[in-house]
Amino acid sequence: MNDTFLKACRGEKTDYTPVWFMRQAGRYLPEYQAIRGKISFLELCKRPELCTEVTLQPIDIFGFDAAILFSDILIAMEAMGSPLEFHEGRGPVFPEPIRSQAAVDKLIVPDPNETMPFVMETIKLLRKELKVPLIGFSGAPFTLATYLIEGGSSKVFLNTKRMAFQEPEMYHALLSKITECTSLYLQAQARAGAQALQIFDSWAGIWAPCDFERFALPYVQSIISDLRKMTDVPIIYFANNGSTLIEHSCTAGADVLGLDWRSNIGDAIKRVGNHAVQGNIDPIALFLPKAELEQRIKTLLEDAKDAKGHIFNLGHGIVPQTPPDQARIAVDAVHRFSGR
Ligand code: 1CP
Repeated sequence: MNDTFLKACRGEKTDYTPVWFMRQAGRYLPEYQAIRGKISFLELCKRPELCTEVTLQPIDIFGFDAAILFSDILIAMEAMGSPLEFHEGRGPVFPEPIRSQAAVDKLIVPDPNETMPFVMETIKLLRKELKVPLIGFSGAPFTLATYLIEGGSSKVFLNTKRMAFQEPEMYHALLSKITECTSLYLQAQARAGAQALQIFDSWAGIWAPCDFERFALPYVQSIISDLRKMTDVPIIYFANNGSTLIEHSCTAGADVLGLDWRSNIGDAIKRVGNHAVQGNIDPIALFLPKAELEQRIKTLLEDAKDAKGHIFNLGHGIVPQTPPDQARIAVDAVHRFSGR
C-alpha cells in the first residue's frame, strides 16, 4: 500500500507530498454524474457498491494519495431520528428543525452498526480495493447542530447562535447528544477499517474566538479523547474559515490541522506547534491558467517546507464547476514539484 499520506499525518519523512482534495468524489466528475443521473443522493449514500465505485473514481482518474469514504456528514443526523431530505439545487433540508427541549429529548443516540450498516459495509469493500489509505469522516458536533437547528444550510445562523446564547442548557444537551453519536460513529468507522479520520467543522469560522471555545471546541475535544482510547489512526480536524482560531484548534487533540486558504500556509505552520498540516489552496484557484496554477502550487509547497508534515489539499471542497483537467494539472504538479 502507498502509505505516504499516513506518514505525512504522523509527521514522518515522506518521499513526496501526498495530495487529496476535499469533495474529490462528486459533481465535477462526469463519471459521478453518470451514476447520480440514475439515483438520488440519499439513496446513493446507502448503496455500498455504488459508494465504493464513486469513492474509487477520483483515485483511478487522478492518482490521489488518499481516498475519502463517499457519504455525507448529515447521514448520522438522520440516524439520530431527524428526517433528512436533499432538494435538487437547494441542498439538505431538515423539515423538522430542532428548536425545543422536547425535540432534543426525542433524538436518539443510535448504534452506528445498526443504523448505518451501509457505511461500515462501504469501508470494508473499499479496503479490499484500495492501494491508498481510506479516510473516514464525520461532521463536528457544532457544524452538524447548525443543520438540525436551522433546518438546512444557513447564512447567519441566527437560530443556532440564539439557542447557544439564550438557552445554553438546551444547546449543550443537543450538542452532547450529537457528540455521543459522532464519537460512536467514528469509532465504528475505525473498527470497520478507516485508516484516518477527518472531522469537518465547516461553519467553525462564524464564531468569535471566545464563543468557539465555549460552543464548538469542547465537543470536538471530547470525541478525539474518546477515539484516542481505542485507536491510533491519525485524526484530522478541519475548522473551515478558522484562520483566527488556529491556536484554539490546536487544543482539539488532532494530529493534523486542516487549513483553509485564508491564511498563508507558512505563517500558519509557525502557529500550529507539533501538528502536521493539510491544505490549503483556494478551490477556485483551480481555474487559474495552467502556468499560474503550477506556480502557485510550487510556492505553496515551498512555503510549507518547514511543516512537521504536509498533506496538500484544497482549502475547502472542490466546486462542481471545476474542469477535471484542471484537477489533473494540480495533482500532477504537486507530485512533480515535491519530488515524486
Ligand atoms: O447532488 C449531489 O450529488 C450531492 C452533492 C453532495 C456530495 C457529492 C453532497 C450534498 N454531499 C456530498 C458528498 C460529501 N459530503 C462527502 C464525500 C465526497 C468527497 O469528499 O469526496 C463529504 C466528505 C461531505 C461532507 C459534507 N457534507 C460537509 C463537510 C465538508 C464541507 O464541504 O464543508 C458538509 C457541510 C455537508 C453537507 C452537505 N452535503 C451536500 C450539500 C449540498 C451540503 C450542504 C453544504 C452547505 O450547507 O453549504
